[in-house]
Parts: sequence; structure tokens; C-alpha cells
Amino acid sequence: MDNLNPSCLEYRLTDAERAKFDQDGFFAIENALSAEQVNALTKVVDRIFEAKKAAGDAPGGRLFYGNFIPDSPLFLDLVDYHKVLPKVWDILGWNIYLYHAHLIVTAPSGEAANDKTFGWHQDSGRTNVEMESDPRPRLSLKVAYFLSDTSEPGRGNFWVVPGSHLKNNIDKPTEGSGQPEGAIPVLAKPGTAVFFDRRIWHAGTPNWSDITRKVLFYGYGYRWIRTKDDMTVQGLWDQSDPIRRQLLGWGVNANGFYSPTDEDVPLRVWLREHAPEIAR
Ligand SMILES: O=C(O)CCC(=O)C(=O)O
Repeated sequence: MDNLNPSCLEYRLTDAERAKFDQDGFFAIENALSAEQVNALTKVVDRIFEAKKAAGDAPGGRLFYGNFIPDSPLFLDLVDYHKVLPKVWDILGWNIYLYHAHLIVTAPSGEAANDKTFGWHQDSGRTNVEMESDPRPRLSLKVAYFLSDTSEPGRGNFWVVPGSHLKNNIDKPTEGSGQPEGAIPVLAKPGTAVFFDRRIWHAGTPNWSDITRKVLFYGYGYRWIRTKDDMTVQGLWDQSDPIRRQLLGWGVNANGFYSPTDEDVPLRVWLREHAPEIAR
């Protein structure tokens, strides 16, 4: 039995979302999470943040915590979230899984706003050096669920250079002051989901406000990509339906990650019935 109900098809990628993703490398969906979901997730994140702070794992009030899915059923339920997964498969197709997940909490820095250059990067490390193509291949995307209010700049916003996903390099200010040309903060209210191409030049930023920033990042990529954090989710396979289990990295055997059978990819089997044009 699959969790996925055909009613999720109403959340498929719209033409406008596809156009924005292709052109700018990102788009945002407001109210992807209800206020109740935001509250419940925030409570779990706050508990984790307090525990990590006490353990000395949040230096400078910033927590970067990977492999968080096993920490709560609420995190697990977002892996195949019905308002989001249809947009992910409409972009990447069906041979996908969650290769990476991290949560980031950025407490107020106590510093005044300044002009230091942020840590601009494309995702996936050596992929950007060792794959020879221009532009680089997309390979994966992340969905960032904003739990706190970053609808104004200066709140530790996620920053992007729109359209830069098609550029292998961007000019960064050499003297370390200011941001690349065209860079903008993404202004996201609580409950917003921001979908971004892994190639877009982006940066996490200092929090100059008095509101602690909290975001959950879910990275989806092709099944032949290795995990980018420990992803110790194997213990969740038994309690998961086949599609969720696929998204948690299950497969029949090694070859099936490259040349999947229907057993490897129940998402494809489901799509064959409900959205056949995607199942090819
Ligand atoms: O904290 C942020 O807003 C940026 C996160 C980031 O750089 C990433 O997920 O690759």
C-alpha cells in the first residue's frame, strides 16, 4: 500500500513554476506547510537545537545538523510530502531518492549588519570540479522548508543569484566586501517551501535580527548519486510503504540504481498509472 493519494496530482509543477525554475533556478511556494505543521516541527527543532547547544555542537549559535530524518516522524513525513513530491518528480523524474538532508538553525549573531561577502557556492562539492560540462548538469535539487519568518532581509536569509544555475563560475567581490552582482535574499514566511537547483550560486547568511532562523533542507537526486550525509534511514525501511522506502534509498541490488526494475522504483509504477507521461 502506498501513502501517496492521487489527489496529490493537484500539486504538480505548474507551467509558471517550471518557467521560473528553468530561468531563475528556484521558486517558492507559500503555505506549503500549515501553521500547525510549522508549530509542531518548530517544537522538535527547538528541542534538537537546545540539546546540540548544550553538547557544544552549535558554535556561535549556528547549528548545521545533517541526517536528521530519523529524529522525528514529522521529519519522515515530509520525505514524500504530497504538496511537494509531485513537483520534485516533475523536475527530476522517477529514479530519485533523498540523498541528503540537513536542518540549520541560525541564532541572532548579536552583530550589526555588515557587508562581508557570504559563503557563495554551488551544491555537491567535487561534482563541480570533476564533471566536465558547461553548464554543469542539474543532478539534484533541494526543498527548503522555512519554519521561522525570514520575510525581511537581515534574518539569516537564504541568498541566491537568480539565473546563476547555468553559470559554472560567478564573479565574487575579490576584496571580500559585498555580494556578487544580482544577489538577492529570498524572503520567505514560515511555511514556505523554496525549491532550488543545486547549481544555483547560493549562501547561508548571518542573522542580524533578533529572530532565530530555522530551516529544514531536503535534497533529492538520482538514485545513482551517493548520499551526502550519513543518512542512517535504513531502520525506517520496514515501516515505510514502497514509494517512501525508495525515497529512503532502498533498492533491490546495486545495478538497480543504474538500470532499475519496477521493484526498485515503485514511484515509477505509481506514475505509470496516474501520470503516464512522466513514467517513461
Ligand atoms: O543556510 C542556508 O540558507 C544555506 C544552506 C545551504 O547553503 C545549502 O543547503 O547548501
